[in-house]
Amino acid sequence: MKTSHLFTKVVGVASILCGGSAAALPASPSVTAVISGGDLVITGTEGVDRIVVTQTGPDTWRVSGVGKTKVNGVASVDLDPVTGSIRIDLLGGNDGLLIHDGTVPGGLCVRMGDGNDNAALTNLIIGGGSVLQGDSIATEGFSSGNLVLKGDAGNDTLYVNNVQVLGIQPEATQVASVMDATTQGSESGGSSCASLIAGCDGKDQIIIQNFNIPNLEVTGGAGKDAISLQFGVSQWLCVKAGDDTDKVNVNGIFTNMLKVDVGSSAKDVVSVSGCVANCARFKDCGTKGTIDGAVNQFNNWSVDEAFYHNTLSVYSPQP
Ligand SMILES: [Ca+2]
Ligand SMILES: [Ca+2]
Ligand SMILES: [Ca+2]
Repeated sequence: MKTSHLFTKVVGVASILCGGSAAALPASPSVTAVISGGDLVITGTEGVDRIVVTQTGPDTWRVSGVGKTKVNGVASVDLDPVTGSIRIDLLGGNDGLLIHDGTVPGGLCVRMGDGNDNAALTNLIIGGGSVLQGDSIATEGFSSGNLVLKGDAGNDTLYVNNVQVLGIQPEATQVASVMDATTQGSESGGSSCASLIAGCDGKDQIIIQNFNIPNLEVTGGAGKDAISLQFGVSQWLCVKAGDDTDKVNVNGIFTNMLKVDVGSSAKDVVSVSGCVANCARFKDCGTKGTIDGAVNQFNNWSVDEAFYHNTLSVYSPQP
């Protein structure tokens, strides 16, 4: 045993002296960031990871660690060419992520993993390129130019501000079938062409502001969630708060289809103001929910009678 231990030590020292590969030394946990087939792929550790991701050139993105977090063993790396999608999985731990100021050619897929995480996406254009690469993009179930942001388990904060998603627009006939599928669909999403922002399990706060996302599904999952959408344009927008007593605020949204669905618990609170929609549906699967709001304009709309207290104000223009 002693001889073996000594040998290991000698080899280790020799590696250092010869400038040998770092692989011979025990590596401290580090976020990894690589280019894979044009995709930027970032993988965290099971511990706390805090990173900032931003575009620094036409197809160059910088991934920086914050505090003790290292990326590929150093403070910051610039990677290119990013010609496809950006895929991030920060795994367990209470992670922090900021993605800001950039244009992603393909999709953006973010998994925050277990733990109480903070994710912020701001000043981004997603999609527009014709290239979509990577198997995990396909398994996340989205098509060209879409966004997937999942908090996963834990009490997560998801903040999305000034984000535009380009890409495919569904035909009018598809919109109806998508809404139908969403009505009956699972929490994980109803459409292959939808962007998805999901708090998943835990007490989540989801804030989405100043957005243009053609087809967007927002889900709170289990736990007492607070979901706020402000000032956005969508072709269709579906909010599903999930189980437990949730709060949903929807303000200043312009959309063809608007659907808000609160889950099976009691006393969910929904507020809808300043929204314009061709079709709006509000459903309470629980008891004693409250819905209120003012100055909405819906051509065709319904409020589920399970909403115990309804002071939703709607102006329906004559055809
Ligand atoms: Ca982590
Ligand atoms: Ca989480
Ligand atoms: Ca919930």
